[in-house]
Amino acid sequence: MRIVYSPRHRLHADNQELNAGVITPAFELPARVDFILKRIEAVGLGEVIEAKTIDAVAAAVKVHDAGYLQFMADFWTLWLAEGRSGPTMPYVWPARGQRDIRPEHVNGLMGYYSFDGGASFVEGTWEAVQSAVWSAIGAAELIGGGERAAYALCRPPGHHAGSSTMGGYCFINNAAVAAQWFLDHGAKRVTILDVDYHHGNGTQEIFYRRGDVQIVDLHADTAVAYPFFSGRTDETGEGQGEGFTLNLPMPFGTDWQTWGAALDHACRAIEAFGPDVVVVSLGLDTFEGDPISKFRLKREDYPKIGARIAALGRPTLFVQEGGYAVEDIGHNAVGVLSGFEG
Ligand code: Q9C
Ligand code: ZN
Repeated sequence: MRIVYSPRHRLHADNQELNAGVITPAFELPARVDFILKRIEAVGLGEVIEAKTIDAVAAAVKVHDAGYLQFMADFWTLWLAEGRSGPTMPYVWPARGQRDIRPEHVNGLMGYYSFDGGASFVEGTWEAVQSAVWSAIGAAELIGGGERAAYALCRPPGHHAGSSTMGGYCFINNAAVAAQWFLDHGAKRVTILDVDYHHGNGTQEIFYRRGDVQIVDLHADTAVAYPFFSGRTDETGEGQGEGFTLNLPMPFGTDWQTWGAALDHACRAIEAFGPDVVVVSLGLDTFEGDPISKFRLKREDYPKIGARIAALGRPTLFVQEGGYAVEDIGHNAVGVLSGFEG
């Protein structure tokens, strides 16, 4: 399959994150893409195409709040105007009992438009964020043009980004933008299958009240795992979306036996929905060696994921999400994609 990628992802680098109460260098690194590209070349997976420049805001505003996108576009200018130039992250959020009001100051805006301290800005962040949308749409266009599958090798990732909130290393929800693109180009129903270790809270929020996008999400049980405030089995959608969200949480220590059975369950729900396109939020942080996660999938399990998804027999867009075992991510990502191709 062909791979769409933009070297501009590299502009989002040298940032920090607030993780479990500690500020650390970011886990979500440019080297992740380098290792995946290296493995793509080693196995000859397919042609790597550089994403062409498109209007990322025009594509993203179909699933994101316009004020939120404007905030991200303006952020670095606002930050410089404060006399600041280092990497930053939000630190104060409206919580229960506080008002839903949009502050004017950049420090307040950061909290207003985020849900955690995991989405931190550097000068090039907004450029990189837009380039991830270029990759997602570029890969979607290949499928729109008749290809069976394509891979958007993008970062920063997207599935934690909600309609007006960044967090969890995510700013624009690349998979959601792509799903909407398919609907706007003839698809009647799209499934987003999220196999990242973490619950895709942003994707769920964006489509929660819609019946045209099915959300199926395998993840670590959010009673004990990030992002904590969504991802339970009783979240099934609302209104027109009732019955179109399926959460499959699993305990720490989950290995292929449990995870593979959950994937099979997920795929049967997808078959029942009958989507025109499947968008896979492809996280590799289910790997046993992942530094921030607690599942135990092994390198040899990843091709089995791809093979099961291929058996759905649908046009399939893979969109890169998490995965932080940097030296293994190439084998695991390309394992899924090779398994899909059979
Ligand atoms: N101790 C993605 O995989 N911190 N984002 C987790 C675990 C945030 C992950 C803390 C993890 C965000 C796209
Ligand atoms: Zn993740």
